[in-house]
Amino acid sequence: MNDRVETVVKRALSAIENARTTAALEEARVRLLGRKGELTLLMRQMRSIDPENRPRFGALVNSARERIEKELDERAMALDAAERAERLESERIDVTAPGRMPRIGKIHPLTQGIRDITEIFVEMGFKVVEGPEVETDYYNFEALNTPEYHPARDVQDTFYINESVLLRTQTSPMQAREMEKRKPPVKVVVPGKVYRRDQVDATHSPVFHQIEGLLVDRDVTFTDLKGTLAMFARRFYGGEREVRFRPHYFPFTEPSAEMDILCAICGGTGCRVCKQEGWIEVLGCGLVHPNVLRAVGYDPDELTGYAFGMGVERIVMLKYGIDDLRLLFENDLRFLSQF
Ligand code: 2U9
Repeated sequence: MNDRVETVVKRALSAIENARTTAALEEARVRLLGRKGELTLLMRQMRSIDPENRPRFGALVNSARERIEKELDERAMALDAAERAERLESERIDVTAPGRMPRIGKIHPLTQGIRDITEIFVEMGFKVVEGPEVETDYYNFEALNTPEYHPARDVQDTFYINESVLLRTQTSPMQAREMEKRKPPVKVVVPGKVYRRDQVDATHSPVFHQIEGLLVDRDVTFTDLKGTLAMFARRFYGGEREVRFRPHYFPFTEPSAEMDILCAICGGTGCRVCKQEGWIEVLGCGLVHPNVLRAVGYDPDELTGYAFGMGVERIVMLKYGIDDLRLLFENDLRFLSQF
C-alpha cells in the first residue's frame, strides 16, 4: 500500500521537476490531479483495500496529494518567475541608445543652382517671373528681333507644335511679355526650362534650364551691365573673382558680349578644365536691341536696357566639376547624395 503511493509520488515529483514551462507543468498537474489523474485513480483503489486499512490509505493518499500540490505550486512560481525574467530580458530597450537618423532628401543640384543664382539677383532688386514653356513663334522669335529666315529659327533647332506654336528655345519670350504688360522700369529674372532639338551627349540635352535677366529704364548703359554681372560673379563664385567681356553676337542685343571668369583651377595659365584658355565662359549678355524695345511698344530713343542669359546646367557643372550633363537628369542617388 505504502509502495503504491510512494511510486506515484516519485513519478509525480520527477514529472514536476522535468516540466520546463508553465504549460508543461499545467499538463503534468492535469495528469496527476485531474479527474482521470494518477492520484484520483489511486483513491479509487480504496474499495479493494481492507476496511481496517482504508483510513490509513486515505491519509497516505491525502498527504501525497498535499505534497504534490505543494511541489506543483512551488514549481509553478519558479517557472513563472523564470519566464517573466526571460521575457523582460528579451524585451529590454536601451533608452539611452541614440535614435536612428531618418533619411532626409536633398535639394537637386540644379534646383539649388537656380535658387542660388536667382537669390543674388533678387537681392539686387530683380523680380522673379516665370512663364509658359509652350510659346508662340511671335514671342520666341519675332519680338526678339529674330526674323523668319534667321538661322536660329531653323526647324532643326526648334520643337514646333504647329506653324506658329513651339516649345520655347529660351526664356526671353517671358521678358517680352513682361515689357508689354508693364511700364518701365522693368527689372526681372526669368528661370525656367527651355527646349532645343539637340542629340543627348555629355554637353547637350533637348531640355535644359536657363536664367535670363532684363533691366529696362532710362539711361541704362553697358557699364551698368558689367557692374551687375561682375557683382553676380563675385557673389556666386566668391572672392574677387576676375571677369572679362568678349564681343559676341545675339539677334536680340546690340552690342552683345560673353562673360568669362578666370579659371579657378589654373589661375589663368591654362589647363584641361578651361581647355588651355585660362578663362571659362559663363554667360551671354548685351544691351537690348532697339528693334526688341520697339516690338513691345517702348521708344528706344527714351529707354535703354540690358539683358543677360545663362545655362544653369553649365554653371552647375563648372561649379562642381561635373563632366557629363546626363548625370544631372538620371536621378541616380549615388550621384545626387554627394551634393
Ligand atoms: C529680351 C531681350 C534680350 C537674353 C540674353 C543671352 C544673351 C545668352 C544664352 C546663354 C547660354 C542662352 O542658355 S544659353 O544657351 N543666352 O547668351 N541671353 S542676352 O537677352 C534678352 C532677353 C529678353 C526681351
